[in-house]
Amino acid sequence: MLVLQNFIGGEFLDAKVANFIDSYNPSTGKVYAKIPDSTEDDINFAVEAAHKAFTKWSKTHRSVRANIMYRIADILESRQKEFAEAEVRDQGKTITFATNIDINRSIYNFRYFAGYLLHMEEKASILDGRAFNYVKRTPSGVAGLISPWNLPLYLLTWKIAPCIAAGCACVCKPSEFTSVTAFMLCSVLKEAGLPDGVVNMVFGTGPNAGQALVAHPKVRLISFTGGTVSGLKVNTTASMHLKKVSLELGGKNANIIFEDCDFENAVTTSIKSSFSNQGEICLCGSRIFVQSSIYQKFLDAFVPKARDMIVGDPTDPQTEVGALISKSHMEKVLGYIELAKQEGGVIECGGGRKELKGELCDGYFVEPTVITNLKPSCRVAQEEIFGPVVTIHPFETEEEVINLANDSPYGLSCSVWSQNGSRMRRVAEAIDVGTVWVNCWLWRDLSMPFGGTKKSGVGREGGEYSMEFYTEQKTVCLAD
Ligand code: TXE
Repeated sequence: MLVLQNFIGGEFLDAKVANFIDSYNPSTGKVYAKIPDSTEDDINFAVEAAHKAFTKWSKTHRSVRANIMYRIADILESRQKEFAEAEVRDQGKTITFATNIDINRSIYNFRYFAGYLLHMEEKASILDGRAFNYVKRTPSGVAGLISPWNLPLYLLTWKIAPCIAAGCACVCKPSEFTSVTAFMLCSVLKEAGLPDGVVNMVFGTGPNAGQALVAHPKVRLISFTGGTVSGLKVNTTASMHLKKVSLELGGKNANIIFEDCDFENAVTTSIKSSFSNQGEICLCGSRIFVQSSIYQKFLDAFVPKARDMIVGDPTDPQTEVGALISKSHMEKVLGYIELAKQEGGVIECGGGRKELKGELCDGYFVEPTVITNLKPSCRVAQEEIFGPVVTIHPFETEEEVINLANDSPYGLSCSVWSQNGSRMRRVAEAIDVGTVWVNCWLWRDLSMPFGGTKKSGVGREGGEYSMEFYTEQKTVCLAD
């Protein structure tokens, strides 16, 4: 049995109280690791270690910081297979997705922000020929980084990389469902020569370790990715201390398919945007709107592809859909499929748990499920399911579909499929979300702002936006 330890001040330590949380392999339903159920005492200790390290790290030359980050990326890359396999065991995702997306992007997160750091420039200006103004940027302090279970290492490193690039130190609280690759990362950080205490890892639950981190007075900023309900609690606690907060929350994203689209590409990519990572990505397009003239043609092409997806052993490179994160999450997803039936939905394919044999018989597998005949305003089409379930709805006009897409409490992302240039721009600009993909999905330039509107979050991260978050800017005005 794998037993994790916290990583504080460069040392692997047991939690102060020896309680553990069971961590399950989602594809077998069996416990395979024990996670420390850390408490406020562990958080306090880690924040002190981060605080101590911050004094020196914040003044370390940026080329030194960047070199260490490049080394972290190189070591991660040399252990890519091992990390991908660990992510599969811990999360239930497929080995193909873990290798190509999760671990690849984790490596790139460090390389991107190391490069960014070396090329940062500050603003300066002359005021009416009388005074010289410039911006002095300083790292904000100790950050609390709280990450979810759907893209464990990918989203954790999306926070750690800009944080340490900016010269901040941090205490991380990964999801209690998926802590293993975060634990493995600690040895990489050590080997790369990151000074002790710059990154600390405290494992445990949201209400215990997570809340203590958010409430700690010496933690100046919080970057959180997770569900909207938890995000609201985090925001409430953080606001009591006027902390800087970045919240990346849920999504219920529209995928809009116009009759003038590149049909093949729209169908193939929509399969990916619906079912990649078992639909457990906040950016998945779970509400598909198809123009009436091609509605039936779309269903005829999309449903068989969804039905034929290979659901099963996530370690097999052929597998396309792995296991959901937990039994309770699987039950939640299946509950939404039942609700869809009550709301008058027609199950075009899937609709249940995927029964597998042998070791996988207790795994949390759900068939890719396509539902039609639902009103876009019903609960199944409005609430975040976060599983391999999509609803498909016909629409007539551009104006109508813009209203339908915007009729959501969330505002994370949207996909639009059309080959009409002015329509692409018109629709993209009218949708109230943080990211719009036109004729593609999940393409990310890390220099672009990333975040959501409405219940999808607060703030933007990426390139200069992350640097703004992790630093304070002071204006210095020099007159003769
Ligand atoms: O995540 P939580 P949950 C959505 C998805 C899912 C729902 C709930 O719809 O079904 O959220 O998922 C920590 N103070 N997303 O409940 O609880 C927690 O320990 C401090 C969308 O499993 O939000 C973990 O580290 N921390 C999403 C992290 O928050 C707290 C990804 C996320 O867990 C806390 C995952 C608290 N009070 C789920 N409560 C996305 N945006 O990508 C929890 N945590």
